[in-house]
Amino acid sequence: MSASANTARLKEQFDAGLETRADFTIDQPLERYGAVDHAVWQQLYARQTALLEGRVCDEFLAGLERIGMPATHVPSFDDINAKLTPATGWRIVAVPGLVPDQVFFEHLANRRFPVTWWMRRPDQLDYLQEPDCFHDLFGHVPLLIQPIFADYMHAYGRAALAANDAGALPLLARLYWYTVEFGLIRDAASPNGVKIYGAGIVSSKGETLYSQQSAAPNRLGFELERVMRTRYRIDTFQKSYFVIDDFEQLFGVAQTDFAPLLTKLAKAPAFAAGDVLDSDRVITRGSREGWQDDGDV
Ligand code: HBI
Ligand code: FE
Repeated sequence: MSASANTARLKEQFDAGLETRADFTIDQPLERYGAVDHAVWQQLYARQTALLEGRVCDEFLAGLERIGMPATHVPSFDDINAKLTPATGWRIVAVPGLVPDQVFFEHLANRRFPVTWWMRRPDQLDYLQEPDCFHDLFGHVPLLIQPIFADYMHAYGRAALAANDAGALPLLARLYWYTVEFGLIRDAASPNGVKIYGAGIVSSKGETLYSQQSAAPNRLGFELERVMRTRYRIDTFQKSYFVIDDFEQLFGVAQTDFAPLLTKLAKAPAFAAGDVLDSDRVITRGSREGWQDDGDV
């Protein structure tokens, strides 16, 4: 979201009388959800749970089940925390929307996941650029009840805080993007040898189908330095997805001493989102159909 749109959103929250604390958290304003919000949740929840069957990794479905998210209405964050916190020590906190990087990482480093309180409108079921409550809750929270992923996110938050201080944020932002948001995981029995786990995919009908089944994108074996050097797309489906073998691989990433790596990569040129390198472990090479030439972030 642009700075001005963010400012407009914050002003809207202010005018709505929601008091935002210094860490950008608010109390979830349950009384502000209307019938339309609950209907949008219900529709998205039904659509995605049906679509994810056989496409999403088992750990996600097991997490969704354990948390017991309601199908018919926007969940109470307190109810989610009653399941989540005893399991992994994570808790969700309500926020007005995108929060500054430093604030976001401080939350992660303390096992708090910021969740946007408001729901998208009915005309935004298929796409909206900024995270809403459905993306943040349905997309991110099921894996936070899985200990290995929970530890990865915590380690990520600490590493990103340090990287932000060192002016190396883009390297860590790419890691978040290609794992937490758009990660795929190996599964030999599935189309193109992959299932999905990233929150940006599991909360999107279009990208659920595209990331696993389309011939257009590259699917490349996950390699930490490769990922940290790769630009990405924020306004189209990804040109490349990186595929982890299993969640233990992310746990290994979480053990990395990032400081020397950031120094080493500081002067390394970045790769375009669609590049395929000789050194890549190629699972599928994309047909590049429908790709836009410019616009990598
Ligand atoms: N704020 N609420 C919220 N959610 C995010 O995913 C988020 C954010 N602020 C910053 C941020 N993400 C990025 O810096 C990371 O994606 C790297
Ligand atoms: Fe997200």
